[in-house]
Amino acid sequence: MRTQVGIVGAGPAGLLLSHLLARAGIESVVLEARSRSYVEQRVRAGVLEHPTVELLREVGLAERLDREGLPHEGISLRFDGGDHRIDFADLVGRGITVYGQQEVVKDLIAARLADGGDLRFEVSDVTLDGIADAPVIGFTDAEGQRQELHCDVIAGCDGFHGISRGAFAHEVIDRQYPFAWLGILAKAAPTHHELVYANHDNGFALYSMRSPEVTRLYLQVPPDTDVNDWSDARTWDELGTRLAAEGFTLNEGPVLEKGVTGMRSFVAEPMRHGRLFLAGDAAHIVPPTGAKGMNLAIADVRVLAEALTGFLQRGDETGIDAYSDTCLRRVWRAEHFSWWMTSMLHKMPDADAFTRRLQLSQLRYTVSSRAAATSLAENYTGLPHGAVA
Ligand code: RFL
Ligand code: PHB
Repeated sequence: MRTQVGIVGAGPAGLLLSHLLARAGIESVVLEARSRSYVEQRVRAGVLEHPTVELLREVGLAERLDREGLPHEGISLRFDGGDHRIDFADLVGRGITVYGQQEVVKDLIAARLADGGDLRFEVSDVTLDGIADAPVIGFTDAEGQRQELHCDVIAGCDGFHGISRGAFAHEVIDRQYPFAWLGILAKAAPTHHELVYANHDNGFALYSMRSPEVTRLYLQVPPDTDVNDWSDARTWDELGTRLAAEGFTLNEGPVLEKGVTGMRSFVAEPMRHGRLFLAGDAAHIVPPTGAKGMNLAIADVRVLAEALTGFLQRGDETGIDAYSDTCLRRVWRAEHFSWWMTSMLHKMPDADAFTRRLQLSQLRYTVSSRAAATSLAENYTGLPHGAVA
């Protein structure tokens, strides 16, 4: 088999890359380890930055997003018994949209298939060879047949636990956090129209949503937490305590899903070796506090699609040579923002009085200074694509 771009992974990065390339007249094949229904059901991110939404509109992927996505013009920071709104619309003139990652994935798969796109699910034993100049992807297809896919370039979009990153030597720059998030998805109507980030003496809590019927909630827990230790009753009780504020009530309802996610910052540099390009979680991850992971994956593949178009259609290597540096600028801005939000909002185990006072001072400054609030709003709603200093 032959194609121009062999894409490993059908998450937001791989699928959107395939879509953008097809619009430019470039062929690709997407190889995914899981089944279609698995990737369409996987509950993950929920916040789309303004530039992400604009891009999805520009490339014809926003019909359902514009109908079902929930536009938000701010968030609340809750601490020290008070609730403080950061008004994005007023501060930076744009907002975010709440729309589940799995909905983005469903829309992308439908668009690729309607367009005759080649997506192979349930492949296994993927190998990458010839990445210096003549790439070949080996894989076993869903029927158990061993296959070889020859391509001009490979896009490693296989997420944090994929195999692409391991195909070349790179530097890893990372940080582990001494806590995790317990997340639940509940069939309960949201009682508040925006996200709430709470810094409480018991630990961080986040109030989010997916639709007018479904609430998404998170609690800071120790990293080794067993999800079975958190009954629904205990989870609701703790959420009620940490999110409490005057006039705020939490609607409870059946818990549809519950899971524990570790927190880590991680960057692999560079993001390219020869004809292999990493994009999205395959190259970098952020703690979820800044809601940046999926947005970064999307920003990467926008740069990559343009660079590959120049290379494959005109033999112009400028874009592919700049790819890693261009992406890493935005990646490091998002790494900093996510680390900053994480440090400001979580209870640091073993924090001394000095650390705690600094945290409270940072929170008070962020909600009372227009300059500080604007910085949060600018980063949260997303810096324009391609313009990160
Ligand atoms: P993905 O989505 O992990 O997709 C990679 C795909 O590659 C497949 N794969 C392989 N396929 C073939 N062969 C192999 N050897 C393979 N190995 C892996 C996998 O099955 C998978 O389908 O990476 P991608 O496309 O880079 O997208 C990244 C995002 O998924 C991720 O950054 C976000 O989910 C992070 N994230 C959030 N991001 C946001 O922008 N906003 C949020 O509000 C947000 N909240 C979150 C999050 C992630 C969370 N978890 C569970 C990690 C909240 C949570 C709880
Ligand atoms: C979510 O709705 O899943 C979500 C929202 C904001 C975050 C992280 C996750 O910072």
